[in-house]
Amino acid sequence: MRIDILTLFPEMFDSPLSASILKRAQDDGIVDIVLTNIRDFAADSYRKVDDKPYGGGPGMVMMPGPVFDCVEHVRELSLEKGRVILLTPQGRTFTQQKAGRLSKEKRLILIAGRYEGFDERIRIGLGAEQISIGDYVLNGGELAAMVIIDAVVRLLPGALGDEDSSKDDSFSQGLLEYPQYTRPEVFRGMKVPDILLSGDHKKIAQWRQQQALERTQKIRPDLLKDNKE
Ligand code: 9D3
Repeated sequence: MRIDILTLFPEMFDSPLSASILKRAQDDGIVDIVLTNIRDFAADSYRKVDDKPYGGGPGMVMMPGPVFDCVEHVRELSLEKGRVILLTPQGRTFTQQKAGRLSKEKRLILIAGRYEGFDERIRIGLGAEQISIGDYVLNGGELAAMVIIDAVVRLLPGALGDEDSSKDDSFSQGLLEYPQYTRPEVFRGMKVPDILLSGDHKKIAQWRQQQALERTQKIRPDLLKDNKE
């Protein structure tokens, strides 16, 4: 997969892309992640990419010209057309199901905005889909883009080591995970449940299933309802 990130702050992506699974996936050729600075496509010598909203109102809006020119530039870097995604608070909320669908694409073009939003003609003219990562206010789309990349890349074949599998992730099966314990057997007076030390694998599996269900009921009852889109 190729992922293009169009942003005014490419440096925000440097450390998350340089560590752990995302680094290894890039080193192993599983994903090619390319950063492009939208400001490099500004038309004037002040490198202006935002302007006041027509009709008045607070803040500034991302101008269509630099974003369009930037997309047209990256499109020429690869033959794959790619799906254009705008990170905006107005988008549909990102889910594990969405991550699964995006992981099947050959190319994603993610556009992270700043200011109050994008000129509407960017979304229309590029045929872009909008995605939000949840109902809270961020300072821009960069961290949202990073979240999507993290969730999508770990689903690409070979991105995780063999010991770890994305198949049994929480949410993929619709329940929260059961409680986990490792050594020592007693930590600050708190003991590992006896059942986990019993060696009875059938009983352990039952206990885990029961714990997962109880936990989900208590903390995320919404996951147990069948009215989830
Ligand atoms: C007063 C209207 N605000 C909308 C809620 C303005 C506004 C605030 C913050 C417009 C853009 C932003 C920056 N946020 C994003 O670019 C963003 C975002 C988010 O804030 N929350 C969840 N997902 C996303 S994806 C992009």
